[in-house]
Amino acid sequence: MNKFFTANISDADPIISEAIDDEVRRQTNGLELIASENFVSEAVLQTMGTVFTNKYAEGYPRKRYYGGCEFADVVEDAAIDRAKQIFGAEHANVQPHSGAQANMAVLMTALDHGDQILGMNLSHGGHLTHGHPLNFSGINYKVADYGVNRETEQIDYDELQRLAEEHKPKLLICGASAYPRTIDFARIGEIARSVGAKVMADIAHIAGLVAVGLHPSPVPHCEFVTTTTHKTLRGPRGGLILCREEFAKDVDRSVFPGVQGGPLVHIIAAKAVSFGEALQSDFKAYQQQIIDNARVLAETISSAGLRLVSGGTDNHLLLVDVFMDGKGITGKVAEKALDEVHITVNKNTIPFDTNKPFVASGIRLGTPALTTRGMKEAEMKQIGEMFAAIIREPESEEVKNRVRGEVAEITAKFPMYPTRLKEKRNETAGR
Ligand code: DSN
Repeated sequence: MNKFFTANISDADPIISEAIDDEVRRQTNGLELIASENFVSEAVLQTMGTVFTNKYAEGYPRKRYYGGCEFADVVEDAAIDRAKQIFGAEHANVQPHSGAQANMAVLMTALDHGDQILGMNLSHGGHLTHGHPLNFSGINYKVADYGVNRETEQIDYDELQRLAEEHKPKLLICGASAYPRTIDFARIGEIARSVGAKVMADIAHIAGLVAVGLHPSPVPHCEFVTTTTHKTLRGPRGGLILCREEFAKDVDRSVFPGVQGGPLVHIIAAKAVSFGEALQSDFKAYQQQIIDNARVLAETISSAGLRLVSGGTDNHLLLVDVFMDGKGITGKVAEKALDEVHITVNKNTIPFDTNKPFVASGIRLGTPALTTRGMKEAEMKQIGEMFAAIIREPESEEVKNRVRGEVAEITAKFPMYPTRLKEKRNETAGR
């Protein structure tokens, strides 16, 4: 046998092999609270590591620029059909490599260079690709932005209507990456129609909730819906576009050859597997538990005296104001202190933040990953209390040692990826 096809990774590349083992242990032995992360099933993980990575399949099923695509077609057809079924969409494009590329393709479809867009401000919970000046969306299009009300810290739909009338955007962009409240897609659709705009809803964060009806769907109200596949939807890292049939050809052309070349067939296969999981009856209970867990985490943190942006959460995430007008600590300091006790989070700006994004006043927390591990309300309460203890005393070694011990106890009760965990170096990795 040609040894090229039989070598295993630990023999072929000890450095990368060890980094993979260390990452398995880091994910297993820590508490993952980054709102945009999740843990895929072993089936999804296996599918990503298949020979479909070898295949070029430029084009779409039955209209390819390469031979040998019959099985790539099976995979892409399955992913498309399942995506349409999950979201009740007329058309799905499963090729975008990421959420950013899905958004880029929609902007290319809906706009000409220099056209006006209206998107949610990044520091109010929006996303880079919704018009940030350093992103393609802000570089190629004329941008106006909307945000949240200073008092309620929730989207001000009347103000959005006013801004839409003032700027007359060709495309209104909604959806968010750090917004803990329900988004009123029906109202946004009405606003857009009143000024002759189309709407792109980026549901990357809430796609899993939308899939099972636990967040209102944008599909009936928005011409274009984009999402990543790896957040609440719990699939492989990637993007997805849903649209009405009338835009299908243009969207497909914008993805390929517009912004991408060959599709990642192994990732599309893994998307299909994860979409199949999302169509199972237990996926709704999983999404409900994500929401229940976020609510308990929010209540615990709030009861401990920390301020939540908008006062709480309706979805999978919460935004904690750890800076509290200078009375607390910065998001940067908080993120580092939590990292030291193996609680993984990200610093995040809060609306009207006085700190720069790399320092930030907030910490964003989300429950999808820990819910996948099987954690429920009791663990969320304990984790919320640990979180508050670290924010109150980020320098205390005594508190850190106690929390590290609790993290080790909780994570040991919720094992994951057993076949990938190499026990022998558990103690040396320290996590
Ligand atoms: N970076 C993602 C997030 O963390 O929300 C959005 O692209």
